[in-house]
Amino acid sequence: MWAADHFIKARLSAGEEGEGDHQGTGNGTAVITRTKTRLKRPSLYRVLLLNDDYTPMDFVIHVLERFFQKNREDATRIMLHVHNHGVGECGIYTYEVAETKVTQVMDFARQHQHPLQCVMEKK
Ligand code: TYC
Repeated sequence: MWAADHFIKARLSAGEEGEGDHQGTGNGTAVITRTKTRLKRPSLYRVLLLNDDYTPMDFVIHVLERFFQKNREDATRIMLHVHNHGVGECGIYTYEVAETKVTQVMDFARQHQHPLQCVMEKK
């Protein structure tokens, strides 16, 4: 965990919001405006690889090493899981990171004329 994460965690668990500034409306009432930003945990997305009958096993292992920072042992384990079960998890990311991984894998597979499919799903 990053050092700053402890601070963010404390703010999240406090459900932090502004104390509010009181502003006159000119008609004897008042409105309260938020002065701090409420923090929300970002939604997370699983990035999945799908099995097919044609993409070489070594290519899938390379994809897992190159785009998902897996070592050879973990990449081989994930590839075999997808091969045997039809689908498997490569990693869990926030929306834009997950979307980028999917695009990178799909582009790379297409460049090499393999039918490998990569998708994302909300956790
Ligand atoms: N089933 C492929 C084969 O036998 C290997 C493979 C594994 C393909 C994982 C895609 O996501 C995949 N060559």
